[in-house]
Amino acid sequence: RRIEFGLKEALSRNELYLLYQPKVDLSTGIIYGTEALIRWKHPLLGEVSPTEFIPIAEESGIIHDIGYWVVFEAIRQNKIWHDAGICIDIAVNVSALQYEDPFFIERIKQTLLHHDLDPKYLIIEVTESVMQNVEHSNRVIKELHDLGVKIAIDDFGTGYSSLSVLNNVFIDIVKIDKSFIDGILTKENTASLVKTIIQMGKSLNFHIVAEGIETEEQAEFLKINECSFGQGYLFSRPLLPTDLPKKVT
Ligand code: G
Ligand code: G
Ligand code: MN
Ligand code: NA
Repeated sequence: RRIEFGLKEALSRNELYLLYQPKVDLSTGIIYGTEALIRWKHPLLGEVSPTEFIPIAEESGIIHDIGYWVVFEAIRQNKIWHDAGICIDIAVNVSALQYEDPFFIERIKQTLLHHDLDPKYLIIEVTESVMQNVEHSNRVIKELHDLGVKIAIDDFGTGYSSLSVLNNVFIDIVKIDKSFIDGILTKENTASLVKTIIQMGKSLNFHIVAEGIETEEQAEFLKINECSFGQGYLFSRPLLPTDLPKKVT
């Protein structure tokens, strides 16, 4: 599949769009936010997964344009919900390359101002790989924090530096990777590990979000073990923006 052909044009041809997956408070089931997830409907190939095209976008450098579009579109949509009385937060995935961009912070700031959205409603999700350049990443995280934006560590536990990543006072949220949630009911080790991450999060003042919850039993386990927030097909698949209000009310 030669998807590199067309990715450059995908933006201008409006082939990219965002779905929004709800995040819920596990104790009440209330939706308090969403995560924006990019989708590409290729005119000939149909839906192409971001796991396929994001790496290509990164190699070609087009990730910067795509990334700014995602930030703009997600903030725009979240503001529409706010204006409709749905005051939820919005999380955006950011790749390591965007993080290196010297204009990244300023563009986020300008986009928030443009749409008149309070920065506290925006969450930037970064993976542990972003944190490899410790000095740089700490500076960017501090600048995002000063702007009032929140920072989440995505796919927590799958990288090589999980613990040192948590040694940053400006990180607000830790998302436990789905691969761990998958094992909480079947693997004793995994269950202990997840419980420990939740307790560690509590003592370090992080919000912990469990990702990829698919069953009631998993949700129950997490609730009993004091995990506050969750996301997964059990609650909702990623939604078109028009479908979200029906879920919230
Ligand atoms: O939604 P889905 O499970 O198909 O996402 C697959 C992967 O693509 C996930 O790792 C997710 O973080 C990533 N992804 C989704 N949307 C974006 C985006 O806007 N930017 C970046 N960099 N990655 C994204
Ligand atoms: O890497 P990141 O965590 O940003 O990617 C989240 C991805 O996981 C999205 O592509 C989303 O579509 C997918 N996802 C979300 N919830 C579930 C779930 O319950 N089960 C499965 N299999 N995938 C999920
Ligand atoms: Mn994510
Ligand atoms: Na994740």
